[in-house]
Amino acid sequence: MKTIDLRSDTVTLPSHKMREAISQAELGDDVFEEDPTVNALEKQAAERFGKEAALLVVSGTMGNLASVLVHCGRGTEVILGDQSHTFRYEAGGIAALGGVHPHLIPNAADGTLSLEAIEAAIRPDNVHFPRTRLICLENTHNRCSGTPLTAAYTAEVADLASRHGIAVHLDGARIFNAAVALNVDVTELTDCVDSLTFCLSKGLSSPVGSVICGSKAFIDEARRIRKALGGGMRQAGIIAAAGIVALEEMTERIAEDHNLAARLAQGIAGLKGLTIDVDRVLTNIVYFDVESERFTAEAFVNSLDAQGVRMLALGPNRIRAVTHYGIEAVDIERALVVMADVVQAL
Ligand code: TLP
Repeated sequence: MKTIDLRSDTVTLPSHKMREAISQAELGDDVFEEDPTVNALEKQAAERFGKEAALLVVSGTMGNLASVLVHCGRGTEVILGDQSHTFRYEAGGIAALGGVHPHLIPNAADGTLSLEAIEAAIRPDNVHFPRTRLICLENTHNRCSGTPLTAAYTAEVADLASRHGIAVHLDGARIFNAAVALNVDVTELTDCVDSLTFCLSKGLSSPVGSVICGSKAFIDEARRIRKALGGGMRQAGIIAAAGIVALEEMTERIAEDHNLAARLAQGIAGLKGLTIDVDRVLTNIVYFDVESERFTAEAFVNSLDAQGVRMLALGPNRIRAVTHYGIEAVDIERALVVMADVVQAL
């Protein structure tokens, strides 16, 4: 029986069309900037986001790291949400490899950072303080229920940043999920940021890769940093070929993932022993809690696993399920049946 893997949209496998494109890709040495397929993907990505240039990188982590390193020198500071992926899940790379000091402020439940808190975190010019160089936003916000940040909010942050001469980088790992959920063109969410990273390998189902977009000068610098990080990939057209299919064909179907996430959330709301705020489920990420007196999140996901349904336990009570390409309506119905079984048995 098919395993229903809802741990992450990173588990997506390439479509048939992607495999075909990979097998037929024209290749060259991308460190010499001679891989025609990489060049085509980068051109297409830059155009899609209305930026001057783009750069294919190995992962979202590398995209955020290279971007922060371009914006910030050693000993300077970046303002980050305390729930941000860059702070929580990127192995401390910005500090370890870049000497960049993270200044954390709390994320609200919807993934935003309050403008007052950002303003208060910006350092005055004083020999005691690091210089503030950058504000990072995340859209959709992974740990904040996958909530999309609106264009209006992003513009307010960018305005504030520009008044202080600070740049804005957007971790847009799931930016197409945000655009679909808000029913806007993706450029509305990214026009006012200086740089952004988006992932080919999550909701867009490519096997590998993320893309950084920004000004030509920014991308030239990011290319050097990518090389220093060991990310010069030679015949990377193998990866880029799938990325082109992802950009051309996989962005619109994301609405299906959102509908299935909403259905999953609605089903969970009807199960005893589990609690969920269905109104917070706006994209493809579903968080819910188990009642701790009866069973832990870990026990719950282990029991699901034994019946072929996989989710992630992200705390003593907290569980995350993510819908994605390859998950169909029947899978969500089966997952709900298995969950109902497990809550009764535990
Ligand atoms: N997120 C992964 C895990 O690392 C938690 C997931 O399963 O959600 N930004 C955001 C907002 C992300 O969610 C992720 C991956 C990344 C960056 C990093 O991307 P990769 O995994 O390509 O380095």
